[in-house]
Amino acid sequence: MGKSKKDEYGGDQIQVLEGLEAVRKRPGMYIGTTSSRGLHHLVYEIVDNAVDEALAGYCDTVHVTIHKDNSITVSDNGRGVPVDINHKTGRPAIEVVYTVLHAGGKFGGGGYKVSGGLHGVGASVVNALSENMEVIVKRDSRIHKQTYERGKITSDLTVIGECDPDDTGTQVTFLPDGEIFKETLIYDFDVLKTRLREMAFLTKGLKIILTDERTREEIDILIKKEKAEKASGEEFYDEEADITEDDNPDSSTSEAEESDEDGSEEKIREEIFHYEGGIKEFVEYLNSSKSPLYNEVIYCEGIKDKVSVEVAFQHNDGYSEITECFANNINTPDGGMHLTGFKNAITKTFNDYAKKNKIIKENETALAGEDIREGLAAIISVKIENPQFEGQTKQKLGNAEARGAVDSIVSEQLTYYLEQNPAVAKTICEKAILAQRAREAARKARDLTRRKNVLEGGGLPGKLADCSDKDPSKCEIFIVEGDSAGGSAKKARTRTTQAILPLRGKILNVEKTRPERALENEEIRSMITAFGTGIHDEFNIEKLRYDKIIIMTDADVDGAHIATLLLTFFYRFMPELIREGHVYLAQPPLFKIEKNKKVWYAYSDDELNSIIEEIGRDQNNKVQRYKGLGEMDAEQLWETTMDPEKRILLRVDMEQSTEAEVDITFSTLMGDQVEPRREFIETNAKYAKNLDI
Ligand code: 1YM
Repeated sequence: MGKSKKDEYGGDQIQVLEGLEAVRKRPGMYIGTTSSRGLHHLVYEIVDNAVDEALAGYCDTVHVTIHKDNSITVSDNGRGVPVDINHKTGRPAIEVVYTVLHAGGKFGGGGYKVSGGLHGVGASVVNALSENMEVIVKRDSRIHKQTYERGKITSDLTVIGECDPDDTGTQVTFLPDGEIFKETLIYDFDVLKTRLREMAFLTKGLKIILTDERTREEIDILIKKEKAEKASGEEFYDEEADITEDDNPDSSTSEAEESDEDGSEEKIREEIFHYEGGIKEFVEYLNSSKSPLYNEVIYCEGIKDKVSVEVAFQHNDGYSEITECFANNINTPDGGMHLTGFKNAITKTFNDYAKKNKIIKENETALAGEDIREGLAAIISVKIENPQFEGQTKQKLGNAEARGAVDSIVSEQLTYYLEQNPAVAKTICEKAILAQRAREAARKARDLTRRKNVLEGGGLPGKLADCSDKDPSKCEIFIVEGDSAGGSAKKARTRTTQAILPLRGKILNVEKTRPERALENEEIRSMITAFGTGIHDEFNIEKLRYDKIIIMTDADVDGAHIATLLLTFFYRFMPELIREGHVYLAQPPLFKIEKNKKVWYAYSDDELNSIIEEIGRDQNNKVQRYKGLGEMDAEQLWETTMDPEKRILLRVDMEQSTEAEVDITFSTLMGDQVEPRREFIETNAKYAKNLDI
C-alpha cells in the first residue's frame, strides 16, 4: 500500500475547518464518552496515525508509554508529520494537524483514516482534551518541537536540534485534562494492551511496544487518591497519597533507580506485539487455550470492488464460536455486511463440498451455518473507502459492497483450499454433521417437553423461593451455593424483592459440554426458567425477571470455582446478561471481630488490620475467620452480605474487554488445556482484586 512521492501530503493540502472549542464543549460527540473508555480512546487516536503511517509503508515500530503522572507518549519511526508552511493558513502543517478540527472528526467515523491519506483527523481532538501536549518531529535532519495547552498553541514550532537524515519520526506526549475526564484519569495497562495487541495483529509486521513506568504500588496510590478526591468532591491533598517526585522518594527519582539495583520492586511492565503472520496469528491466539481440530489456519485475501479483504479461521474441538470483525482496523462487534458475506460463503462452500464429495447425500438436509461454525475461531478484516457504521452504537458495518467482496473472495479461495486439503475438509464437515445431529435431537426433545409443559402447566423451578413483587426493576435473585446456605438466605431475605435459588454442589462446566447436553442439567434449567429470558438467539432481556442476578458463594477457592462456572454458563448462553450489567458477585465477609459486645466485619486482610488498629490491640478482641456462608446464621448473612443498605456487591464488568479477550479468559479458565490455565492463574493471582473479565 505504498504511495508515490507525488501524492504525498504537502502542508497546503490540509483543509482548515473549525476550532477546537466545540470539542471541549461536547467531547462525547468526538470520542463517544468521557469515561475511562474515552480516556483510553485518546491513545488509540494518536496510535492510529502511527499505524496509518505503517500501512503507508513508512514506519515499522510504534512505542506507547504510560508515564507516572498518567500522561502518555506515542512515538513512531515514520516520515514525521510535515512541518512546512501551509499556503492557505500561512502556518506550519503540523500546527494545522494538531489545532484544527478536521471534517468527519466525529466518533465512529474514524475509519476513513486508514490508507485513505486523510489521517491526522483525531490528533486535534486529543489535543483539545489534553491539559498539555508536546509534539516532537524528526524530519529533514532536524528536530522540531511544538507545545499546546487544551488545544491552544503555547510555543511556536521551533527547531531544537539536528539529527541524521535517516532518523525520522513523530513523538506525541499528552496529559488528559481532568476538567474533561472527571470519572478517572488513570490508564489501565491491560485495556491498552488488548487494543494494541489487536492493532498489531491487524497490521502484520508492525512492532508495537507498550511500557508502563508506574509500579503496582504507584497505581494503587493513584487509585486511592482519585477515590479520596471523588469522595471529598474537591481537590484533595494527602501527602501520603501524593506521588509527585519531590514528596515520594520511591517514585522516578534517582533514588528509585538505586533501590531498583537493591532488588526492590521497581518493576516496569513492558509488552511487545509483533506478528509477521498478522490475522493468522490472531486466530492462533484465539485458539491458544483450546484444542485446534487441524494444524493450519485457513487464510483468504484479495481486493474486490475497492474492498480489501482478509479472512483467517480455524476450528477447535469446543462448541462456541468466536468471530471478530474489523473494518479499517475498527472492531465491529455487531457484525454487518462483512460478517454476512463470510457466513454466506462458508455455509455455501462447505455444503457444496460435502455434497460433491458424498459426505452428505443429495437427499439429506444441508448443514446449517451454525453447524459449520461450531468451534470456529475467525477474524474478518476489511479495508474500505467510505465505511458506514450503523446501528444504535455504530458498531455494525453497513457497506453492501463489503458483503459481496468477502463472499466472493472467501468462496473462491476456500473452494480451492478444500480441494487441496481433503483431510481438513473432511474433519470440518464431520464436526458440522455431529453438531447438526445434536441440534436435531435437541429440537425433538424440546418439542416434546414444550408439549409436556403446555399440558402440565410448566412453571418456575421448585427450589426457587421467589419474591412477591412482580416489578423486575425492584427484584433480585441470589444464586446460592449449597442447600444449607440457601436455607439461611431464605430466612434472611426480604421476601418482597429478594428471590433465592439454591444450587446443589458444583454446577456443570458448559465449556466442556455439548450445549444440548447442558440443557439437560437440572441446575442450568432452573436458572434459565427463573431468569425468564430464554437463551442464545431466543434471549430477550425484556423478559428478565430480576434486575440483579447475584452469585453468592463461599469466599474460598471452591466458592470462586463455582462463581466462575456460573459466569461461564451466563457468558456462553446469555452474554447480554453480563454485557448489560445484571450480574453481580456478593461479597461475604472474611472475618468477624468482636470487642465488648460490639461487632465489626472485615472483607479483606487489610480491612481486618485497620479495624484492629482502630479498636486497639487487646486481649478482649475476638476474631473469627468465616470459612463459608454456612457458618453465618440468617441474621449475620443478612447484615453482612444481603442487606442492600450495607452489603458490597461486585458488578461483573466487561465494558472495556473485547469479545476475544473474554472468550479467551473463559476457555482458559474452564477449557481442557491445563498449561494456559496455570499461566493465567500465575500472572493474575497476585493482582486479582476486582473481577473484571
Ligand atoms: C505518534 C503519532 O502521527 N505519525 C505520522 C503522522 C503523519 C505522517 C507521518 C505523514 C503523513 C503524510 C506525509 C501523508 C501525518 N501527517 C499528516 C499531515 N504519529 C504520527 N507520521 N508525511 C507525514 O499522509 O502524506 C497528518 S498525520 F496531514 F500533515 F500530512
